[in-house]
Amino acid sequence: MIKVLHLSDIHLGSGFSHGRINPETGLNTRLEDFVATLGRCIDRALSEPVDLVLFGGDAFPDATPPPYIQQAFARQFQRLVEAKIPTVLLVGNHDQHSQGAGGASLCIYRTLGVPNVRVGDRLETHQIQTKSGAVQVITLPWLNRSTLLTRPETEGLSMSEVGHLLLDRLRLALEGEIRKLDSTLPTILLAHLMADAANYGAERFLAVGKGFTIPLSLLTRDCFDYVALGHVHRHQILCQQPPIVYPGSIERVDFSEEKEEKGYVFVELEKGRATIEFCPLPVRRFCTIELDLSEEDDPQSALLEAIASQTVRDAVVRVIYQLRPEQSDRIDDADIHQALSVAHNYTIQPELVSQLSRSRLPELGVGATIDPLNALRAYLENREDLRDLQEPILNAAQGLLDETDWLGDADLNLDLEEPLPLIPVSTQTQLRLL
Ligand SMILES: [Mn+2]
Repeated sequence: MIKVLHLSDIHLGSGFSHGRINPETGLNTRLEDFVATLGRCIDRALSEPVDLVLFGGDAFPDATPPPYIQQAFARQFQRLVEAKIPTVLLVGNHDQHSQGAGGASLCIYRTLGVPNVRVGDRLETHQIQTKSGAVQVITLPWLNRSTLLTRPETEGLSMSEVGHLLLDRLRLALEGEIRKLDSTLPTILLAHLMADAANYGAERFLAVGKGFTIPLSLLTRDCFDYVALGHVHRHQILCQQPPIVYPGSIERVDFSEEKEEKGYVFVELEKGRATIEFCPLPVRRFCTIELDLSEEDDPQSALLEAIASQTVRDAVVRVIYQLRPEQSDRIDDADIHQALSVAHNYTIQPELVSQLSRSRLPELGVGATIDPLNALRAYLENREDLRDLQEPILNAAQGLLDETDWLGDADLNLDLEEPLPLIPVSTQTQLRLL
């Protein structure tokens, strides 16, 4: 029985906008969160202890992280080196420099010859001796067009044609690796890819280049006892036999992961059998408070109540509310900031809904015909703040309209010494534009 810890998508150094500077360390608190969570994964690997750690790719947000972030990553994995636990670091799309042409951030570990650390930056099979026996791991890093194809082969082809060609090559190359396998040893495929059955999350927006989707049928092979995936941030099990698993990201990278449980996968493996267990990690909560205040008589209280109904303490909070422009002086920012001050970090996004009045009044829409007085009435009914003035305004408008009629019937040879009644013609125009 070989014990494996499979984690993925660390993205160390991302999400800084959700944190703040820790005055004691000078570091962004989200970096500290990510490092602490990574530390918990390594803690488990050491306390078990596991026979093998698999990292499914995307160590950092990009291939050139600042040195202090690289060091934070290295410091955690060094603990595995110290404990002599074999580790495979797979290269994800975020780890590749210039679509792979510039190497990968993780390759430095191979160059340095760090004992027991292998870097999966190409399709190949690693035979690894663990304290519980040998295991073979096929590494399949993030594919891009330069991985398996040469430039002349792809010249003039569309993206989808390149995709098909790449899949054909991959099928062949993977078959080549499979034929070389030792059929007596437990076998793992460790791959950073978008499987066509996966539910997408933030990785769709984080990806630098457009990637390729790999059909699940390519992965559901009898020769694999476990398929360890990386790339998709939402934990999911795509297949039970063999288990094909995305552990997901270890921390919430952005708000799209607010509702997702974060964790890693613990695997017990032998030839022909693998049992898997998803192990949740206690990561910082994200909390969206979204509400429409445009119909509220007391928007301030409604907003404070909504905040009070959520556990915002220590969470990354975003408050989004809709408000009519004339209500804006009924929101006291200081009170809202006070209510959110226990949050780890928060943003407030007020959205003004002046446009909303128009859509709520289809009778005032383009192409609709309505007489000016009814248009004015519809407008006034939508303006709470003008409620007291509704009657006087309507009466005044009626007066103006009566004068229009009078003007229309009047002799045009007016005595221009007399001031004209207040631009009655444009009254109509203006009302139509409301
Ligand atoms: Mn990825």
